[in-house]
Amino acid sequence: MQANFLWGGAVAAHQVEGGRQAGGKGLSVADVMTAGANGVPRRVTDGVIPGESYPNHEAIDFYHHYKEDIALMAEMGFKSFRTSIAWTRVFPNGDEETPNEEGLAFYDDLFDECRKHGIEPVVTLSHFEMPWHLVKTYGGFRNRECIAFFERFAEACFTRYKDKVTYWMTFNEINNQANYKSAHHLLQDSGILLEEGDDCEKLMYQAAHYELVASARAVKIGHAINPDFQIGCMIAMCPIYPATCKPEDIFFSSAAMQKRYWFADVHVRGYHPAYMKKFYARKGFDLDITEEDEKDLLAGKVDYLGFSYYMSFCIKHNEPNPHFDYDEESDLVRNEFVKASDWGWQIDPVGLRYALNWFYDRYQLPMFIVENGFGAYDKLEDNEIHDTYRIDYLRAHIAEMVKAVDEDGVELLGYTMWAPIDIVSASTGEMDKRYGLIYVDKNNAGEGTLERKRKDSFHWYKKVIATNGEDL
Ligand code: P53
Repeated sequence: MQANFLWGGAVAAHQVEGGRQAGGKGLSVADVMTAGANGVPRRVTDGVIPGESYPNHEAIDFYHHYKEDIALMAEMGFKSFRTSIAWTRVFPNGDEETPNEEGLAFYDDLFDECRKHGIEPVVTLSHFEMPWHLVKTYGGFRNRECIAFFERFAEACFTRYKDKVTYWMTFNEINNQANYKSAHHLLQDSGILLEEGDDCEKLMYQAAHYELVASARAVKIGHAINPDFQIGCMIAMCPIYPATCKPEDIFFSSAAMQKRYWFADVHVRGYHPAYMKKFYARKGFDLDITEEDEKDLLAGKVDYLGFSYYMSFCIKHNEPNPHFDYDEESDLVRNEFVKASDWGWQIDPVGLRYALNWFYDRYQLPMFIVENGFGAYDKLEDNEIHDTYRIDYLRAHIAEMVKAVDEDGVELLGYTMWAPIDIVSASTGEMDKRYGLIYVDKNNAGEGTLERKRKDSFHWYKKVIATNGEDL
């Protein structure tokens, strides 16, 4: 690996910070999601309802513990730390004219703290944290007006942190909503609450287009503020393998990859690919895509491709499906060659090498693995956590990443594992789906002292960074 490789870890504001109302923060979509459980989805309430349990309101109270937490990351030798800026700290409702100074000041302190330890902040603007007010009043990204609100937010952040942050990303995992039947993903990605009579598929394509335009405009604004900015996109990469070598399965896997990754085509190339234009026409989706939008997309291509990698998928062609349309809810099958986590996420280290090669073949753009990690139940034994399963997962994935760089020649800026510290799960709201190298004393019921504790994986990752990935 190159000497300046950005080893580190990643979190998102809503999953760590807490401080729900601190410094004038407004309500975000994450603040109205209740605690789910393994296999039990989170519910969305209409505002904050007394008596309900909202794990993100306190999270791990990073808002008050960040100095201690950054110091622990520095102890592991982190070169980079990825987090997001909670949109609602800066614009509590989302449609204000001017940003909230207290919110901006918090991130000044956080980024200064990183820099003090020689840690490069890597910052996502929108990570499942849309202001709830924009959802309720404007319909989220079903409404074109949200483009301008996002631009204002991006501009405020770029201006304020222009000398503190170089690496940015616009929308986290913008393509989770490729699973357009999932109300959870539509809300997290687009701030959309489904209503009676909605065509969720068409709605998703329209919202995604608006977000892609918002992202492109932000890229242009950012480059004008500081030409040295590196502004990337962020894609959830789960390669979709064919279940067999039956030609229909092979083609279906390729068509499914198009439907999950066309978002990256637009971010990187600056236009909707031909296969998507044909698809919109066939479906009769008369999308609101203006000439101005097309110009904006071309003018705001990303500098690098950030992506998360946790698992791979597998697909089988079901008759009748003459157009090979992809439905993530029904078309995926289990892959008998890989094991899965306790949450059913299929563990596939080679898939990471495959993903790096697939993206690089397609775009020849520098990449950044901005999430990769293992959610698992941890056990305290004599006050220690021997998380060999997490070390095994990370070791196997890092080994494949190193091969992709050293043997295959892909360009990779860095690797921020998910997550350096235990946090609230995005999909289930659990604390006990733990990713951390640092344990946090807090359980699903919200009980615990919030004390931080180094796990075995902490010492292991420290060694990996110190040897630049040589000693796994
Ligand atoms: P949790 C689905 C598939 C891959 C990654 O997820 C995903 C999701 C949606 O949950 O999300 C990302 O916490 C996301 C993070 C999230 C992390 O993966 O559900 O960017 O916010 O915490 C892990 O186990």
